[in-house]
Amino acid sequence: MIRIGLIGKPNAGKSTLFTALTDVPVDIANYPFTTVKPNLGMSFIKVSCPEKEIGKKCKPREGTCVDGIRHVPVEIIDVPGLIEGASEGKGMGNEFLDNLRNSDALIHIFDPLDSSELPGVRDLNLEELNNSMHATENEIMDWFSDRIFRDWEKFARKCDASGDRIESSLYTKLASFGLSEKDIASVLSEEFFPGRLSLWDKGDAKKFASVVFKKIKPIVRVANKADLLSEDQLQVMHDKYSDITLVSAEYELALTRAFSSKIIDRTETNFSISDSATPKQREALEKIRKFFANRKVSRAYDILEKISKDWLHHIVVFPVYDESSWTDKSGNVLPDAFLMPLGSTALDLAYKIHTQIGEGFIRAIDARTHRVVGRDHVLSDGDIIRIVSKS
Ligand SMILES: Nc1nc2c(ncn2[C@@H]2O[C@H](COP(=O)(O)OP(=O)(O)OP(=O)(O)O)[C@@H](O)[C@H]2O)c(=O)[nH]1
Ligand SMILES: [Mg+2]
Repeated sequence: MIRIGLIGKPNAGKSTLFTALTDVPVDIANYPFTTVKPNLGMSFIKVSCPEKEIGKKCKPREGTCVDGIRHVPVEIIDVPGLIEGASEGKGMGNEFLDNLRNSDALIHIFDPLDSSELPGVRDLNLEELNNSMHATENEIMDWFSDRIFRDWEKFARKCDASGDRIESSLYTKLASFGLSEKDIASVLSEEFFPGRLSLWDKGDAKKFASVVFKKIKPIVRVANKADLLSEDQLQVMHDKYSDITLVSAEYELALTRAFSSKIIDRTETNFSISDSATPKQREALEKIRKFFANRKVSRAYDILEKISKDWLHHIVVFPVYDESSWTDKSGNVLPDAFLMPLGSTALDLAYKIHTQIGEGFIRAIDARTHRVVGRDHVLSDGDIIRIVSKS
């Protein structure tokens, strides 16, 4: 399952976004360091379900499917606010970042109007904003490079003496960060690193950390509290930072709550408002609808989809047991939807279902075309695949 961590300065709106995405109520307040312990919750990525093609309703083992849109579960982690100097113990320090070790991507949330250090100044100051964004991301790099460099000397000496390849030595050291040996090899090929681990210094560890976050654990920037920005400020953010997504966690949360209490019938902006809504509620909901109609702002779920598709390059694959009825052994239609990295093969899918299915792999069958394919067959987005295995 994909794991996504929320990071950012105190008060940026991490917990608000977390609750909007997961429906898990946590502490939200207008003062720094409200969150003192990490929160864990489930959200989902929306993908198109092929149930219509077979003309039968699917029965997901995990998540749900609404109107042909499959909700594939993803894990979201909310952590305390991070400030400059956290690696030296400032604020809440950065030990809590260990909870994000094996996340696949991080969402960096910030309040674009809060970047000024001057109290009371709520203007968009792009220079301050840039500095502030870099400072937060630097803390992440420091945390990760500190973890890499911890007990380095002894480790490096032992690895160099063993004659093992650098990537396999680093793999053992960094296993809990969810990096594969292949990932590490690709990071090492990206920049120059000393050929012997005992020659690495702290700068090399930091460079390694930065390439890991660029290549394997992307940090996706999200500007929150867009509801407080003027149209001109929204335009500036949109023009200057094409890679930054503008959202409003507060409005997202309002819609999640209105949906939970049945005041609206869906959280998509084409929601209908129930007759039981008070005039005040109706007015607030229409304001939110209008806000989200602005093409410069995005919906929170779009961030998750973007991470899966554009940053992690994941595809969705539906494994089935029976290639004719698209069911599992018990007759459930399209029971699973797996998010897998682009380039995954039929054998990778077999292993993802179960190690034994992978080990006993015989062949795979494309359930749409009924074509038999081999272990190295590269899967495509939306594939429905049967794995034939000895076990
Ligand atoms: N206007 C507006 N306010 C927001 C938005 N998101 C969060 N807030 C407010 O900002 C304050 C901080 O929100 P939190 O979600 O607690 O922030 P946090 O990043 O989790 O803060 P820490 O746990 O202290 O690090 C609260 O008063 C929220 O109501 C938003 O999109 N718009
Ligand atoms: Mg919080």
